Amino acid sequence: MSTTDLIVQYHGDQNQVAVLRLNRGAKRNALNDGLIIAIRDAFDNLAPTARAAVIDGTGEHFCAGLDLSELKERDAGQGLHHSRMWHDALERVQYGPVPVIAALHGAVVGGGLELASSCHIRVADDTTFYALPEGSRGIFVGGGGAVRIPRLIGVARMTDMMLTGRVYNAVDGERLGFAQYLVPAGTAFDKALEIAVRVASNAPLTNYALMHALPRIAEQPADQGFLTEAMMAAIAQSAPEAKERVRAFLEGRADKVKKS
Ligand code: 1HE
Repeated sequence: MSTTDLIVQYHGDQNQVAVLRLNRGAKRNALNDGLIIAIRDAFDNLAPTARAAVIDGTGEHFCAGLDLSELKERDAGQGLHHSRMWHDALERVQYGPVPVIAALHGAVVGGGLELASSCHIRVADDTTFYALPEGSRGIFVGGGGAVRIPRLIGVARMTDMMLTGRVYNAVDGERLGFAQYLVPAGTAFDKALEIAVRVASNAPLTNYALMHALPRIAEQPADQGFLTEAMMAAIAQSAPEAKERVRAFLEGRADKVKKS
């Protein structure tokens, strides 16, 4: 499906970073069905050169969540399938081909927070704020938020946000775990792009392990997790690229870890 509401461009050497920009600024990048389907399709059709992606939003706000004008008169069955459509699309973000970095600013609310939560790294600027207004609108999260958001901030904080309409600012948001990076106003995209370029330079199997194995290992009982980890480690280290990277370090050709 093609829509001007989602712009996809490529950056970096050999187009290694895909940039997806929500482009409904007049509606605060509210996510209508077309935009959700466009996100799904974009991850299904990334150029083979892409090794990382950035999601950004046009205008002062990252995303105002579900487009409420589409809520109208859905019955229970339609609501179920609508939510499953969001799950399907955001699964492509979380378990798609490349790590995804969200560049957050302004409102990151409702379904916008669900979208951000499906990304692997979140960079927030000083203007960012987080809320789950579903509670006030008489609805519930439906885009995977009940699964992903507690893993970032815990069940108790999410419950409080939805029961009371509590809004977290950018500083508290980073402290609590919504975002891993906090940067000055207007610089989230540049920082996200810089991180994406760095991520794109990793061995693809390491990035695959971090996206697809780590979150599953973290959900497994320890006994199974240790075994899955050992198998993933064996696969990653057997790749020719891993051998070359280790050799480069041992021969003094690779960067050392530097104190930050
Ligand atoms: C929208 C939406 C939207 C803005 N659906 N149209 N999300 C919410 O409940 C958030 C609702 N939005 C807001 O609280 C505010 O719009 C913002 C804090 C994000 C931004 O405020 P502001 O003053 O910059 O903009 P505005 O004047 O409120 O909005 C500009 C336009 O965008 C206006 O339309 P206009 O035709 O009058 O110009 C708004 O109606 C429109 N707009 N947000 C539709 N969300 C899978 S389940 C997920 C569940 C949810 O996400 S529930 C939604 C939660």
